[in-house]
Amino acid sequence: MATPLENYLSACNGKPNVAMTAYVANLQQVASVNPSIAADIVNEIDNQRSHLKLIASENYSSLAVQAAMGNILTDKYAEGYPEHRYYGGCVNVDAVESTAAREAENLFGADYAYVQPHSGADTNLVAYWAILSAKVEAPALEELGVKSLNDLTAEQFDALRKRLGNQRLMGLDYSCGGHLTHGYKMNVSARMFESHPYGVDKETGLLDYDAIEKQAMEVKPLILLTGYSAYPRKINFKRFREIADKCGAVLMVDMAHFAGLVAGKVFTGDYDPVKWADVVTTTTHKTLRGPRGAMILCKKEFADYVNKGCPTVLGGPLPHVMAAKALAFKEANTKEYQEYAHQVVKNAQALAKALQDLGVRLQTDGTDNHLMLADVTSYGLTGKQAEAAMFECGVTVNANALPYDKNGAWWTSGLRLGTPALTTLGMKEDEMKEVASIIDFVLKGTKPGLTKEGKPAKGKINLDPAVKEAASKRVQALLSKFVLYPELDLDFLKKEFVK
Ligand code: DSN
Repeated sequence: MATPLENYLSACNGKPNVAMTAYVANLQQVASVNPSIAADIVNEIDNQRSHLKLIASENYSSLAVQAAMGNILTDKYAEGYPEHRYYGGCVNVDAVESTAAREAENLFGADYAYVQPHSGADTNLVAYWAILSAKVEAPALEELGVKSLNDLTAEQFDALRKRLGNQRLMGLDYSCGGHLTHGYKMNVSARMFESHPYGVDKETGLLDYDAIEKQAMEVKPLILLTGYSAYPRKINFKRFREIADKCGAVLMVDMAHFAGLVAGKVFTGDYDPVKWADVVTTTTHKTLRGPRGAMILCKKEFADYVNKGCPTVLGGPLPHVMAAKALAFKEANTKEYQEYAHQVVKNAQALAKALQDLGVRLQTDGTDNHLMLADVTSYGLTGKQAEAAMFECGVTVNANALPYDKNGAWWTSGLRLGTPALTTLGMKEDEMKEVASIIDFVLKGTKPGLTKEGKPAKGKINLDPAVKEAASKRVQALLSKFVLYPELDLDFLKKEFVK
């Protein structure tokens, strides 16, 4: 029996396309071990191709970025950093990591890049410990006249641990759009640090820099942290720098959500975190459109401490993912990418305006980044219900709490909507009007489901089947004009790998 690759090569009239050849060959190898995993991969292409992806933190990486991750680099241990490893034979990983780091420095104009972290959560942990090491541990060792932790007595080490555990962090409150790792009680960050979150203004929903300054002068945090998961406005990092200098804090920025807008030169000057912060963390897979992973950019002063990500927090890096990061940073350092980044914001603003024209209330009345927070309570729904209704019609979004949300962090009153992925597909302002209209149509056609006792149930929906059918058709009509990875012949992949 012919293999999938043979079938493809004989069906392509002597003109194999690189992407299809690579995908078919890879899937064939995967299927030879476990066909169900190959089927899952093909089904995921199908799923992502047949849904409008409005998740603000997701995107579509290039096929080159994906290809860089599937190879032998995954087999190499490389704890340490280039030319300073705990394992032999790291010459090629050194080259990969150094290339990725230099590409990142070049792209963002950073003094130093550390590209090993695997995710946004662990990159923040590495950054926290780099700052603690630089600002608390190193001075303590110097006071005691020793060079290393190993030179401390048990009592001295115990005293140092207490000192490290006694520091203050001031980040944006989780309920106001901050991230779990910015000092939320359920996260290790609030157990490691004494956490003093700041909020947004109750009336406007905006960061109030004067109020933050006042709080910072009272709290005197070791780390003043800004950045967000769900805040629809740009941040004035110059102002944050002034506050940090005034209260004596290290300024850290988590730009995971908007790194692509910094790379793409949408956020410049006072709004460029790399220029103003001591330490900047980011994931690489959101607006930046690289592989799932993370990194740290920092000023020279912190480079040696950041390099100690392993052994402080991390184990072995993922060399195959660092290879993919190197490609993504190079892709982002182009005119095309800058145009993409600007279009992401234009699309977000067009979507916001269209929703507002339909009567939807948006947190802060709009957006100047890639995301917005829509209040769905005017439709009589919770965020969770709205999320479920949208998914049934082929639109992927996530429920999100609005600041000071009466429905709490689980059910929520809002939807977080983002444009990075749809912009990668090539959609523009006109398509955003259609997306807004579909959202409004679906939510108007959805009622809360009922409990057995006939009371409205926060987690259930009653979606009008006619609305579902019509909305799904509109979603598919839109997507048919903007096909994800058009190089990939999905019907062929399904026929060969989804039995
Ligand atoms: N999960 C990411 C987001 O959606 O914002 C952050 O962790």
